[in-house]
Amino acid sequence: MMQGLIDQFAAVLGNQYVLTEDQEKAPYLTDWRKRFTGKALAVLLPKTTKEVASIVKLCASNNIAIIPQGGHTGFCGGATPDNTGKQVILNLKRMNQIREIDVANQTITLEAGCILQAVQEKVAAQDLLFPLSLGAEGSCMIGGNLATNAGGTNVLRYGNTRDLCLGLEVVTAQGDIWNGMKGLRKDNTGYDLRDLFIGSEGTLGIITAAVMKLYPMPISQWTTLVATDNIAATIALLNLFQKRANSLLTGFEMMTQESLALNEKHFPQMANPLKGNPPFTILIELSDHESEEHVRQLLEVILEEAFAGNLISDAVIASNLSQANSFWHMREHITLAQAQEGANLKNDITIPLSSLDRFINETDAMMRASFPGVRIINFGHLGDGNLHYNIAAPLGTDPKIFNQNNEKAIYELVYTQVERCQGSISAEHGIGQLKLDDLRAHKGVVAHELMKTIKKALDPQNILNPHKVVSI
Ligand code: FAD
Ligand code: 2HG
Ligand code: ZN
Repeated sequence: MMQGLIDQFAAVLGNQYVLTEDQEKAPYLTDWRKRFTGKALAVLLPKTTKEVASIVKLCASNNIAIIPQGGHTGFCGGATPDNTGKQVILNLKRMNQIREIDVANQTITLEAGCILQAVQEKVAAQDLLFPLSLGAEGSCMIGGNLATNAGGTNVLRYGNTRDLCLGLEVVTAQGDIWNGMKGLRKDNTGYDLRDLFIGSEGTLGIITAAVMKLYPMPISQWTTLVATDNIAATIALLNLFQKRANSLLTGFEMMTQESLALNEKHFPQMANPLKGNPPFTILIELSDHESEEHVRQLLEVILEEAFAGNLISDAVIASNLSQANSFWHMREHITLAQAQEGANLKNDITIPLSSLDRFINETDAMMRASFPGVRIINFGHLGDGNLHYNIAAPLGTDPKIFNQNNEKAIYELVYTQVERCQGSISAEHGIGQLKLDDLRAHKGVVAHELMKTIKKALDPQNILNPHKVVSI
């Protein structure tokens, strides 16, 4: 039966786009963190929305589960199949056409397999900005960004991927094509289907194309690193920038001493330019549409006020683009430094800004008391209240064994604290298979039941990414 089905896939896609040999399938079976590995009947590489629809119909009539996949950079194992070898991976990388850039409407219409960085570069050539930006932008894809509602470093000013999306094209679990490709900023016609599919991590439909917002490219960007002693001062600094710079503030990222020490261990060329390893290093970016002079002066005035108010103890303003890039590289390499160091426990959480100080002080103290020697690699998009509160094993211990023995207790500690502060256990990375049980435990019974009702209504056969996000 399986060979017959593979032949039918090949009849739709062409032989070379149905991968069945172990060697060809291998690159699609393990996630970026190497935390999840699965098996697949085949890896399917469609080129058109119609092909996707035909494949879904074939899978539905044969009761075969489909794992949608983009760049496979997600952190929660959402794009990795299970171990049965009966699921198929539907990787959308061949669907990488930009259908239209509409300058007057400030939108781009594009297919799900477009690589994020390629999109940024394409619109930049027309002096336009696609503001979604994250460390994986060289390999993650728009479909994956939409399916995970990715965040990144520009959320403070432009919002999450959800906020950047105006229209979607989706293949449903029945193999129908929903054309919701309107580039409208207002459309109150009943239930918002677009927002239902965004962030659903491939469990409700397969996103094949989208209409996304564009913005005018700023004339000038200024980037600075500043040192702060504590989170209370850091929040006061953020509020000062919000008050003085308002919408010109496009980045406000935090890195602790411990996370930058790990960075420097693995990437010595990325030493912190601030003197004396401050407790907190904050990367701030302002983007301006007036002039370079205007934004530089504004930055200097705000920094003077911050020094005068004892909010910061040191500051380095990037003097050119390459120095600004080096600040960003330092920030983005923390994830890579952690990967080099070995297995770690990721916590992608949001806390209301007014509770961040309490959360970090209390949780740090509890963590160090309960797990002596543990390294708290805490960094993130502080302007959004989003911490990557990652935990690394004490030096000299085997990270895999440490994680095995302590993972449950560490997550329980962090999530209890998150609940106490009315935060979220997943800020931007999603749920996938990693946090399936955590979602059930923390979403609230009514919300969780509603999510299951939606899943059952849209995918009653449970063939789209089963046992990810919610199990039915
Ligand atoms: P994949 O990993 O392939 O898939 C992710 C999920 O979406 C899976 O559940 C999959 O089934 C589903 N999916 C994929 N494509 C489709 C589709 N077309 N239709 C329906 N479902 C689909 N994330 C952030 O939010 N912010 C960050 O700052 C950030 N930084 C990162 C830095 C690094 C170095 C790395 C490795 C990852 C980072 N991520 C970040 C996580 C990741 O890059 C994002 O989640 C990204 O949006 C995933 O895109 P992808 O194409 O790789 O999706
Ligand atoms: C980032 O902000 C990413 O750099 C990765 O979301 C976070 O490594 C992490 O935990
Ligand atoms: Zn992040």
